[in-house]
Amino acid sequence: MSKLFQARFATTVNDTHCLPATPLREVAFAGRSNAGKSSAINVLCNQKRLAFASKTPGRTQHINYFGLFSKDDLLAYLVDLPGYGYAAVNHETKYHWNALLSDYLQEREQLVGMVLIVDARRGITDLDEQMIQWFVPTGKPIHILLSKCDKLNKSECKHALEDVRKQLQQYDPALPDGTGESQKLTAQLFSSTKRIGLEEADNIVIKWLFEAQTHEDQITN
Ligand SMILES: Nc1nc2c(ncn2[C@@H]2O[C@H](COP(=O)(O)OP(=O)(O)O)[C@@H](O)[C@H]2O)c(=O)[nH]1
Ligand SMILES: [Mg+2]
Repeated sequence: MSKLFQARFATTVNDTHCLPATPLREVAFAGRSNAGKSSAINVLCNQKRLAFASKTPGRTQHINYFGLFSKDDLLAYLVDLPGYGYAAVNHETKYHWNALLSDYLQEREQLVGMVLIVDARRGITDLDEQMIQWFVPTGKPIHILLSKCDKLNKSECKHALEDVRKQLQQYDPALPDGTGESQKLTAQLFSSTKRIGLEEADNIVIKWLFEAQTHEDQITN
């Protein structure tokens, strides 16, 4: 049974000053509104309505924390970030989300990695790139879930994944030309409805949250 299966809603915040004061690690899920973020969290946690999935875009406007438990012990958090790119919001709201996301991604120490949900049919958009650009300087890993891959055929899936991996290389100059994948910037195909790629995604999140700390962590802790 995955360590993600015992997840419970913990808290919701709308301001970086209100983020939970906790020593526990957290992994954040980011993505455009409607990319399939809440559905991915639900399926990875093996629950139907943990995160609020909706056909109406722009519904998740806050940062939602979900606690991961082992019996009654709280071990870590999954964090559902507000979806971006929803056109029908006013300028002020967009500005607020931008500040919230950039501050959170760049400054949250407990954050150990970002799962970026990207609709496989759309690929990485400008706003997704903005998230990547905010997060890369932290040195923490990014894993992209190319969501809704059930909507593409085999060859389209292959191309979508290749394109994204190529795009990611620009953020990792140390990467050898065209071969292999970066340690820190990875991507995979994913479908919540068809349950494709669950194990691979689960392994990454578990590794970030629960595996031995890096050398840098040991120094700062
Ligand atoms: N076909 C398909 N639809 C999906 C998948 N994941 C999410 N959806 C649908 O996409 C819409 C938005 O999903 P949601 O998880 O609420 O997106 P969020 O706004 O990023 O949290 C909903 O209608 C979901 O049912 C998937 O893997 N395949
Ligand atoms: Mg959502």
